[in-house]
Amino acid sequence: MKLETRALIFGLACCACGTGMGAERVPMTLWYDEPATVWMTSALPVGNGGIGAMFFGGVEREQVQFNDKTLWAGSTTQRGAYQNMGDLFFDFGTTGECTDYRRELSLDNAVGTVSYTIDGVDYVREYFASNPDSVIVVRLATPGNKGRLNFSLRMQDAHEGATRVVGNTMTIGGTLDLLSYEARAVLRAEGGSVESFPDRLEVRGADAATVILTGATNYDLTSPTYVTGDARQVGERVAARLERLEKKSYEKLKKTHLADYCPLFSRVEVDFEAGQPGYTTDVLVREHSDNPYLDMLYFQFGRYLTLASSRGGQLPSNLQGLWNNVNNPAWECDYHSNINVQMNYWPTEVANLSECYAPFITYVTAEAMKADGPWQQVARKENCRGWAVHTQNNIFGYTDWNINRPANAWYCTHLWQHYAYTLDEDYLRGTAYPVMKLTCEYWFDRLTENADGRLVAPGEWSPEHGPWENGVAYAQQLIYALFKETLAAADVLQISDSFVAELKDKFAKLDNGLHIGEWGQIREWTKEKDVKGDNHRHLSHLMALFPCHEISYLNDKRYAEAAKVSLNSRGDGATGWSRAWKVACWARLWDGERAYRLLKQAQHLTDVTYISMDDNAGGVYENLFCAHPSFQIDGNFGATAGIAEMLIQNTPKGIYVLPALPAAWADGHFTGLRAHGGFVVDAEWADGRLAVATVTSAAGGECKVYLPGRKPARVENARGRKVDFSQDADGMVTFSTKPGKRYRIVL
Ligand code: FUC
Repeated sequence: MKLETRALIFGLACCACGTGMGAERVPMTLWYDEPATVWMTSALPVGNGGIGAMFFGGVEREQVQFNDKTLWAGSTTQRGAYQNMGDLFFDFGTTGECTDYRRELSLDNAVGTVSYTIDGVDYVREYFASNPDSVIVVRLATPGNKGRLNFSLRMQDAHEGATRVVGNTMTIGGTLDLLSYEARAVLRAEGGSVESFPDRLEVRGADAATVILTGATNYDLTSPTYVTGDARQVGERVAARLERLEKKSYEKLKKTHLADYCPLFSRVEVDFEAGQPGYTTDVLVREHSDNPYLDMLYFQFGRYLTLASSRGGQLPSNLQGLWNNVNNPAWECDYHSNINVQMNYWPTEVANLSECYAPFITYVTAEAMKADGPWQQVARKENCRGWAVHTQNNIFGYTDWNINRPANAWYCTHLWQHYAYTLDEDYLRGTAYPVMKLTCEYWFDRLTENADGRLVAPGEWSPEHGPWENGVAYAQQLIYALFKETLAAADVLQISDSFVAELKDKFAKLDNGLHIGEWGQIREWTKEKDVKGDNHRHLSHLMALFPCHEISYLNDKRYAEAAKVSLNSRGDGATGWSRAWKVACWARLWDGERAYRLLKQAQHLTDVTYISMDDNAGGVYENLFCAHPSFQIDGNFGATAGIAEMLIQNTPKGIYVLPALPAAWADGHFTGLRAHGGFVVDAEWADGRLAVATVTSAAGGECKVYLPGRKPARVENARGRKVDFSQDADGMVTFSTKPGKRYRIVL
């Protein structure tokens, strides 16, 4: 079947989004010429931020495995694990030769498509997850061949519960340790007949069919028991969702989905002057990984996954976003507090998906502020105010494995980042500041003075590495960021009470965790010797380089040089998230070639699905999920953040556009990346040199853009009028902006 025919039938062309994309934008599509065989490595994900599915695109049999991000086994006293919810199986009974097979996932419109031809009949399916309608939709059709669609549909509970079939609706449901869940699928056929059997629905001679699937649990983060309502109420909620959509046609469901998704996704374009290749995505990764299209696609895949796994609701994306097909996933598919959940949110703001930060913020603030809640009890055990967490966390406040006290400061840096990008003062006052303040109080109670009179955190470690000591770099750098950002927040909010006075005092005495060791490295511990060539995957002593902001060539250069020594000592080997972190670190050190080299290594094609720390086992699967291995989504988000960091940076002094551009991306442009201060930035470059940067100011105020060694020809407003600017000796260009206005810096 021709591509154009498919596009016509399903309105799949980019213009369906109504964004004007297509003409000028390179389509962002993952595509394959075979069905998926392995869930982890080749099935493709759709998600609406809370529920999601993986489709295989099978010809004789299709499997659509689905999840709800809140479906967990475990409780407030038991770790448990994130659970699979169930599967839909479509059996087509087709036996003829299959030709023209294509399976794809469009990131531009978040629609999956499978198409092929058997015995002259074209089969086309579509898959999407709608955020506004809270459903997953599968559409099946035989365009141009009326009455040729035949299949049977089964629904399978991942916990071996029975499936109920009533009319054209199938339901699964049950109760785990704490939670009740239910999922329902409604089948609508156009033409032909639908017959119900106790275990399946049979469609015969239809023109087309739509399956609408949804699921829910009675999880409630804000309830002291973590549950609101019983199994019956969950069922009622699920049923009500589907009843509301009873009269909504497939076309309308899709239109609602596109109208919601496309404006969010199309906010950012990154173009390294590479067109869509004519080969499949697995071939792209395996044989052409130097094609910059892969970098464009991988960048946008992280944005796609953010929208698909982190919109609305009360829970952040987990170790696999929200996709999981087993009940005993690696590391419980949980919330790890020592890099993983944080990395999931590294790209969110810069990649212009600020709304998607909400679930993480909701989760952290709700748990941290629960009076005598489980996180506060961790602090009480240590005679501290505030709250703290261990490394592993389920969704019921249960927290175990090694304590990770500085994670509270790390989470707070995220709360601050959301403000730094949005300048939303109501959010800062009402949501972020109270948690930041409480977290500072935890450290007021915990910090002790060392022999030099500096304040240090006693008994800390570098996550999963080395001894427990006083004043390790990881803890100090994070507490330093917490104190500094809380003081900045107090300043914005014009708070000057006794707490702020104490904070100022303690901040002045706090060890900042930056100490240069005997071989020129950033010291990881205070007593323990740093071993040259220690290649541990965590870069915990480099928090101040990335994601924090203290180490920069625009601050004291000695620490930037020392960070370089430390990074070189750690080496380039790593898997999954660790390589992505290194991409971002080298970008912060303005070394685009090194960052690029690491990115290429991070995109190494693998099919290893078991847990391994072997450098050669990690990389990406052919579906572009990041392989720790096993699949861990943090590496996807980390790579998107790393690529963004190569294109734009918040330096301590201003915005740096193209700070780490590799030769491989010598020509290109981006639009819609965000920077601190409410600025949205577009840039065009050629031969590796910035040509034009456009800044849109959301909140007004002074804009500072770092242009070392370059003198702008002019700065102009949207009407082409000259705007006054100054440039200092370092190259920092400063001009004032008005809210909502655009400014072009022409070089
Ligand atoms: C951290 C890492 C592991 C793994 C786990 C989920 O503890 O050290 O490598 O990513 O999280």
